[in-house]
Amino acid sequence: MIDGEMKSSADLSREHATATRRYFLQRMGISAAGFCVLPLWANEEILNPELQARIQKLAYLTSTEAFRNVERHRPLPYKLPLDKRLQYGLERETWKLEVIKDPESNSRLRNPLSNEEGTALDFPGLMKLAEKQSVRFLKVMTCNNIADPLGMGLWEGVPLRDVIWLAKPDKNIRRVFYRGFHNNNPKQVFQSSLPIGRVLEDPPGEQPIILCYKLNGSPLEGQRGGPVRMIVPEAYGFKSIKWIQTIFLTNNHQANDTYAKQDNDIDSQMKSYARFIHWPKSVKAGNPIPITGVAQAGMSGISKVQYWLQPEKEDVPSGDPYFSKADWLDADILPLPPDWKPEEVDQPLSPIQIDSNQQPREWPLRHTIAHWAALIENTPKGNYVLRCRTIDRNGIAQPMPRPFQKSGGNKIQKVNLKVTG
Ligand SMILES: Nc1nc2c(c(=O)[nH]1)N[C@H]1C(S)=C(S)[C@@H](COP(=O)(O)O)O[C@H]1N2
Ligand SMILES: [Mo]
Repeated sequence: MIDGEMKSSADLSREHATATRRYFLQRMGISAAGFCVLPLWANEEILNPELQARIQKLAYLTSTEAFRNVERHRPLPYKLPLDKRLQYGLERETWKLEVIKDPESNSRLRNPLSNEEGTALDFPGLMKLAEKQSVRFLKVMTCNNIADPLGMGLWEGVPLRDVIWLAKPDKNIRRVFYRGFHNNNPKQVFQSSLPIGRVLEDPPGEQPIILCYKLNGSPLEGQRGGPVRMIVPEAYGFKSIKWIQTIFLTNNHQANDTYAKQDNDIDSQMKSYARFIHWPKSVKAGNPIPITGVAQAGMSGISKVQYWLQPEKEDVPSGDPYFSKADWLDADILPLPPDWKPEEVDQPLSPIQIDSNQQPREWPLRHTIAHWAALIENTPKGNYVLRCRTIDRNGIAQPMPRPFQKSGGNKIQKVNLKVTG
C-alpha cells in the first residue's frame, strides 16, 4: 500500500498508543471514557491493523515541533540573540505591555500603562493578575488563508479585560488596537483590532480573549509568540498577535487590522471543515481502505464528518456545485482521548469546555479539532476521487453557509485513490 500523506499541518500526528486501545474498546461497545460518540463496528473492522496503526498516530495537542508558524518579521524576533531579546522585551524578565490611548484619537484613560511614565505592565504584574484569575482553554490555531490547521493547543492566560481595567479606561473608547514587536520598523508592524464590547464581555459558551503566557502546560515559546501573545478564541490566527507589546484604546470605529489588506474578512469567526490526514493512494481490491482526518469545529460546531468515494469516470452532477446529492457516508468522530491533558497542567480547565468529570460539554468543542476515521469496504477495482466534509450543528454542509475563501478556507477536499486488481 502506498501512502498519500498530507505533508502539511493537518498532519497533527504523533505517537499515541492509548488512543487506539480506547477507540477499539469503544467500537466494541466498552466505553472507557463514558463517551457515546462512536457507533459499534463489526469485529473484523476493529481488528483492521491498517486503520489501527493510523489512529495510533493521531495526537490531540500539537507538539512544539509539529506546530506551524505564520510570521513575517525579518529577523524573526525569537531568532535574535539573547541580549537583543532581553533589550527588546522578548523575554519574561524584560517584557512590558503598554495600554495607552490611540494618539490619533480622543480616548480617555485615567491610568495609562506606559513605558514613558514607567507604568507599563511587566511579567510579574501579569502573574499577579493570573493569581486572581487565569484561564485555560482549548483552541485550534488556523490561518484563514491556509487549508489546514496550524496546530491545536491548550492556551493559558489572563483575560485581556483585566489588564485593560488596570488602565482605568474612561471615555470615548470603541475599539482595541494592538500590535507586537516588529524590529522597530514601521514596515514590519503586524496589528489587529477588536470591538471593546467583545473584549469586556463574552457571549454564553465563549471564552475570554486572553493575554497568553503558556501553551500545553509550558511557558509560551518565542516561536509561538512568547513571552506573551494575544489569543482570540473564536477568530482566525491574524487576531492572535504574537510578541504583544502595545495596546491602544481608540474611539475609531473602524478596524486597523493588517489582514484587512488583501481582501481578508477580518470579522470572520472560524468555520467548520474536514481534511484528510491519511488515505492510501493505492489499495488492492478486496482490502478495506482505512482513512483518517482532522475536522475543525467552527462557530456553528460539527454534527457529522462525511466522506464520498466517487468513481473517477463518473461525471460530477451538474447544478450541484457542493455535491449535496452525492452518496456521502458518515465517518466516525474520535473522542477526546482521556489522557489528552499534559501532565504539567494541574489547574482547572475551562468550565465552559470541560465539566467537573473532565468530560467535554459538547463534542467536538467549538474552535477546536477532532480526529475522525473510517474504513471503506467492498470497493471494486478502479480509479476514485475521495472527498470529505463536515455538517455543522445547523445541519449545513461544507462549504456553506459561508463559502467565501477570504472568510476562511473550507472547500471540500478532494484526493485520488486507486483500487488495483
Ligand atoms: N506579531 C505577529 N503576530 C502574528 C503574526 C505575525 O506575523 N506577527 N501572524 C499572524 C497570523 S496571520 C497567524 S495565522 C497566526 C499564526 O500563529 P502561529 O504562528 O502561532 O501558528 O499568528 C498571527 N500573529
Ligand atoms: Mo494568518
